[in-house]
Amino acid sequence: MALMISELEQTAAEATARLADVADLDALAALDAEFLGKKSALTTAKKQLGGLDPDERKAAGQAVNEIRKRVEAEIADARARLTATARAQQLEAERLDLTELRNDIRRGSMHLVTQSRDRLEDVFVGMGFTVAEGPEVETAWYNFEALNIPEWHPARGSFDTIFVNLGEPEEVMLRSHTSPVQIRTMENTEPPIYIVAPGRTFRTDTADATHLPAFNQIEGLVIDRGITMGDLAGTIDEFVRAFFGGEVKTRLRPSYFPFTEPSAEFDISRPDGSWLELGGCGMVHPNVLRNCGIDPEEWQGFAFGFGIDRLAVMRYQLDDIRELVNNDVRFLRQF
Ligand code: FA5
Repeated sequence: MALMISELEQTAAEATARLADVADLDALAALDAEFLGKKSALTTAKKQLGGLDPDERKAAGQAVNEIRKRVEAEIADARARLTATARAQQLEAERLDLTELRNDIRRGSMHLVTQSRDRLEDVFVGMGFTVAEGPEVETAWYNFEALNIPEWHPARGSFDTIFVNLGEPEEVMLRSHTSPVQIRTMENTEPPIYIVAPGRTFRTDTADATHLPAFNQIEGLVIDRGITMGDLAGTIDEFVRAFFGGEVKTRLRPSYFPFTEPSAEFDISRPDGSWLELGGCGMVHPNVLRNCGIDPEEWQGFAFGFGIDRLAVMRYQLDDIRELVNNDVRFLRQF
């Protein structure tokens, strides 16, 4: 009996030594089977207890149990240690290297046209205007007729309109200017009216240094009592000062639009001294007011329409308007 216990103590000591070196969970499972499994010395000894005297059995049983518990505890410790190591190794192996991405993060920015449009809105809102919007696909009524451009009128040709194949021929189109928003606003709003309407416009124009087929305009419309051409000139001056600062010179040249009378075109000076046409403007034609149910005897107003892309070209001193749509990130990142 004493011999058996001392042999078990030796086995336990061997287990302690080998558990100290165990490399991984598989090796640990093998040790577990070897020292605690069915054919292990500890299990065999337990079976043999039955053949002992009752007195001896009790003492031997306690000794065998105590040794077994110790070995079990040591195996459990080893398992906890190896599990933690294995988990750490797995995490290390699965770690993603994000340093390359992190170094390359650049914040994007608003496109120049969007920046210009936002700034324009701010300037005009500061002057007491509100912002209106209209659809990009229009009917002939809004794009032309209500604006005093009947079907036979030669001015229709000057708008180089892109028609949509819908309804009667030349009845539905991509709007060729933002002036239809004037009509939509006057139809729905009682004067006095002070609005600006920025938005996309479309023409069959071929892209060159100053033209794009899809470009942006900002329309302005003021309807009130006693409005004169002086108010129009003052508003444009004020706007140019706010948008460009003091440097830029402006001039109005007589021009012709069917929806304004008198009409003018509005240029701003380039750094080289030449002039760039920015937009058209004028006093709203009485026919247009009547088309919208407004009495021209009581109400007068002015309207203007500027090219936003051309404003951006001027403000950021670009050589070519096409830079705005080439989407070259080396260009875009500068702003
Ligand atoms: C008009 O579109 C009138 N609706 C403007 C207006 C409104 C006059 C209210 C009177 C009262 P125009 O076709 O000239 O006018 O265009 C106005 C501006 O849009 C031009 O001066 C220019 O700045 C811009 N523009 C016109 N076509 C292009 C284009 N293809 N690419 C870029 N900008 C353009």
